[in-house]
Amino acid sequence: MFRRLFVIGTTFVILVLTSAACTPESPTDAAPPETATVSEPPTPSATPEPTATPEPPTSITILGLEDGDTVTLTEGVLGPEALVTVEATGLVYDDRVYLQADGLVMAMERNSQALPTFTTELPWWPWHGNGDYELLINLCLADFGCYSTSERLTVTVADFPAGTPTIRDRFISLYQQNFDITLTAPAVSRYVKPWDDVVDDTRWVSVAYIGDMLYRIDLFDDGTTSVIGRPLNHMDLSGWMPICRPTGDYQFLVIFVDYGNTGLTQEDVLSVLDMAAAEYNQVFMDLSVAQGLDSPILHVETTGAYVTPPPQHGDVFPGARIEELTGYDPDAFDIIVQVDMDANMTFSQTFGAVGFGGTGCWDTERSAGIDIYFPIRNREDLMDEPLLGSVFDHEFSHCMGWEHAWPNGDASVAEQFVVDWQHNATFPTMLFGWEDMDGDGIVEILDPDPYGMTGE
Ligand SMILES: [Ca+2]
Ligand SMILES: [Ca+2]
Repeated sequence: MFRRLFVIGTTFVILVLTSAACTPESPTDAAPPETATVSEPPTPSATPEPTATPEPPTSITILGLEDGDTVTLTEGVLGPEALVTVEATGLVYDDRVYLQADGLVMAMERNSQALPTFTTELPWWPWHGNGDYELLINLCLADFGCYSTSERLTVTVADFPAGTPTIRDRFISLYQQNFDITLTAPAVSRYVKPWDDVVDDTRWVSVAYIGDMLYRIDLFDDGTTSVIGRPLNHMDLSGWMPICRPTGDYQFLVIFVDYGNTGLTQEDVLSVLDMAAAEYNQVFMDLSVAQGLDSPILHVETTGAYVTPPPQHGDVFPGARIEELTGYDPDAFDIIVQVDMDANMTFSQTFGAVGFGGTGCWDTERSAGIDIYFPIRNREDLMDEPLLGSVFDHEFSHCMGWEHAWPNGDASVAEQFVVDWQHNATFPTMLFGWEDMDGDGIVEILDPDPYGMTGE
């Protein structure tokens, strides 16, 4: 778990190197933006493996608030908000305390001064108006993962001012104003920046996959917004390259390019590819079954290709060369992956990171060619993160629209930060529409009127 948490931090930092061109506000009047997002270095040896479940701190308590209390609201930048005071003992340096309200993370503070008794005041927003809210404190240990504590209490919001928009109301209005769509039950989530040097700021995030478009709205704590529409499974005039709707059956062409310095064979990589695809298909099946479905919402098929020696040192293939080099027509595939078998990570050194992913499901001839890139340095890499954790998880999620500031899982602290490659660390089930938000029993990605959409 810790390894992934560490790696996520690295990822955020690296992202800025190529995502600066993704100017969300002006996709139409600019050159097609660079949609690829670079990823984390495969440095498993740099971080320790957790060996045992840590002991919880001696105590963690919400002060001055009892189960059943009615909370006092104050007016903040985003409207009415409340405060919770938490006191914890037994924390060590950089242990973090998260506050969650009705399933969404609200705020985090870290014990950055290693105080023996750590007291902090955390804000939260009654994001759906008057009613009961379950408050939960989660603890994330600096040298391990996160878990819920026993502090879970229900409080009541009774004096949310009539006529004042809730956070959810704001998103409903923003979808209406920016995209002319009426969603009565939008997905609402909140992302809290985990480290000071992370690029992405804390924000509320809502996304909607509707037809062949992905709509995304960010609402920042200073009240500003960022709004984007991106084409799904087709090329349009927006300037954005296509990404895949997170449902369907997608064909991957995975091209292994052997630099001859890893000690791995063609048979090694192709057999692990099959295993990795099978594992991820099982994850997709399990997540679908958890929603009451008996067939998977998403499924991948892989075709492996092997090229050696590399005809282009330190580069990826342009689309035009893929068929020549592999014998496969790239336009017959939804996602093209290049995995360099290269102990020196030659290509990664040309762009200052390790891997990238961010496009897919083209309905036109590919101008670029590669949707996901990742290197494998040795047998340890092959059996560990690059295929399972990066290609099929992190990078494929980017190819379906996921960004680092999208909360994973159901947007709870537990599902965002309790991380395990085999259980799809970067799969944002709520934001990919793999949950039923409007209460009709159909997950939104399969729902004919998603997010309680009304009207046209
Ligand atoms: Ca639904
Ligand atoms: Ca519906």
